[in-house]
Amino acid sequence: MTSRASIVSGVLAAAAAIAAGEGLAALFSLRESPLLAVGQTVIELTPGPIAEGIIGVVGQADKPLAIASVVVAILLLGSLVGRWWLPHRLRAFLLVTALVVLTSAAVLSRPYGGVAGVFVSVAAGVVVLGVLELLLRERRHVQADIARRSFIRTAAVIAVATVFVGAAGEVMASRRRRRQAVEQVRASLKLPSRSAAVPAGADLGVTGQSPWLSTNRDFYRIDTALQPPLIDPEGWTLRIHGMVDRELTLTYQDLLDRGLEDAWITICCVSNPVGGDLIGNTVWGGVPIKDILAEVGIQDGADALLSTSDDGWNCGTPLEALTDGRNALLALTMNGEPLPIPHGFPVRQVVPGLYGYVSATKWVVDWEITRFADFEAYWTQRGWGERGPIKTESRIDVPGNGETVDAGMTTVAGVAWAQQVGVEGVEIRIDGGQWQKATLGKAPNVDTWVQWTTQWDAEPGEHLIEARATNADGVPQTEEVADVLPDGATGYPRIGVKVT
Ligand SMILES: Nc1nc2c(c(=O)[nH]1)N[C@H]1C(S)=C(S)[C@@H](COP(=O)(O)O)O[C@H]1N2
Ligand SMILES: [Mo]
Repeated sequence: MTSRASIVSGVLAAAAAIAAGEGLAALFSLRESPLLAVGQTVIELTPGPIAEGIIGVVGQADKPLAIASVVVAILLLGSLVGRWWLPHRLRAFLLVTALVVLTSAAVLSRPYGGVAGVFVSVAAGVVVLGVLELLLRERRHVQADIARRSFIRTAAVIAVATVFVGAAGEVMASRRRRRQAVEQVRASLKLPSRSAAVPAGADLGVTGQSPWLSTNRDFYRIDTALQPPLIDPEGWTLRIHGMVDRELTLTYQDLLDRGLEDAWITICCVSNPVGGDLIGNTVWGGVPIKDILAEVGIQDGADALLSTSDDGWNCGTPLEALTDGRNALLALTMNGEPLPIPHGFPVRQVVPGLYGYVSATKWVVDWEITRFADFEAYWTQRGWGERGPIKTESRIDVPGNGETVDAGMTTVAGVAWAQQVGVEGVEIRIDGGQWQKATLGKAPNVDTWVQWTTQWDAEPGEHLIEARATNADGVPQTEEVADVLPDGATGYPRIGVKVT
C-alpha cells in the first residue's frame, strides 16, 4: 500500500505542478507556459530525420504529440519522485530541482522567456514538494485505516484542485490567444488616417492640468464587462430593426464605404462625482447616426433607439438626440486609431450631450427602433434616469485638493463642460467671496470641454476655492448639490488649500 500510495502521490504531485504552471502562466499572461516551452524545446532538439519520420506518421498531430509526451514524461518522473520521497528524500529533492532547472533553461532559451517563466517553473517545483509532503506525511500513522482515509481525502481534494486550476489556466490562455488575434487584426487595419492635432489655443499648457486631449491610454473606462468582448471586424454586423421601414444589416466595410467623419466630443460618465475624472475628450471618427436612421426610415411613434452590445449590455437613447443634427456617431476610430478593444472595438456609439450610460454603447451589434414606454435598459432597470443629458459642470485641477502652496500669485486651473451648448465663462471664488473670471482656452465646438486658468494672490492660511461654469445660454451651473444617482451630480467643485 505504501509504495502504491507513494506512486499515486508522485503522479498527482506532477499533475498538480503542470496545472499550477499552466494556471500561473495564464495569470501572468506569459506568451508561453513552461510546459509549452519544454514541448517546443523538445521539438527543436529532436534530430531532423527523426522529426520527419514522426511527422510522416502522425502528420499535423506532431505538436500535440510533443506536449503529450512531455506530460507523460513528467508524470513518470513524478512517480519516481513519489517512490523516493519517504526512503530517499534527498534524491527526490534533487530530481525535482534538476527538472526545475531544465524547465527554466527551456523557458529562457525561448524568445519570450523571462524571469516570470522561471518563477512559474520554480513554483511548479514547489507544488510537487508541497503535494508530496501533504499526502505522505501521515503515512507513518500508527492506524493504517485512518492514514488511508485521510490520504484518499487529501488526494481527492488535490485532484479536484488540479483539474480546476488546469482548466482555468487553459480558458485564460485561449482567451489571451483570441485577444492577441483581434489585437493583430486591429493593428493591421488601414482606416482613413485622421489628424488628431489639438486645435490651437485649446490646451493652455498649465502644469498639473489634465491635457485637453485625453490619450487613448489615459481615457477613462467604464463598463460592466469583466473582460471586453473580442470581435473580429470581418465578422461584425449591426442589425437594425424594429419600427423601421426597411431593416438593414451593416458590416464594418459598409461603414467604411460610407466614409468616416471626425468630431471632437467630450464624453462623460453619469457616475462622475463633482471633481471626478470619469470624463475624457478626444476626436472620434465614424458614420453619422442620423444618416443611417434616415436610410432605414423611422416609423411614427418611435422615440427610442435601444442599442445592444455584443455582451448583452444595452441602453435606450432618445431618437431626438440622434436626429437633431448633432454629431452623434457610430464610431470606428478614437484619436485617429481603430477603437481600442476596451473602448468598443470595432464599433461603438458616441452621442454629444448625453451621459455614456444612455448613449455610448461599446461593441454595439444590435439596434432596435422602439418606444421608451416599451422597454427598460440595463441601468434604467437599476434606478438610473431614463434620459441622461450631461449637466453643466466644472472641475478644479490645479492646485490639488489639500495641497500646500506658497503665498503670492498662484495658478488656479481646471476644465468645464456644457456639451451641446458650450461654455461661455468660468469663475472662481475664494472663501465664499466675490466671483472672479478665469481665462478660457479655445474649443473647436460646443461638445468639448474647455480648459480655464486664472491667477490668485494667495494669502497665508487655509482657503476654500470654488468654481462655477456658465453655459453659452448664460445659465450658470447649479450650486445645488446632487448625488450621481439618478442622473448626474451637481454642485460647485470645491478644494481646500493651505497657503504658507
Ligand atoms: N457595452 C457597453 N457599453 C457601454 C457601457 C457598458 O457597460 N457596456 N458603459 C457605458 C458607460 S456607463 C459609459 S460612461 C461609457 C464609457 O465609455 P469609455 O469606457 O470608452 O470611456 O460607455 C458606455 N458604453
Ligand atoms: Mo457611465
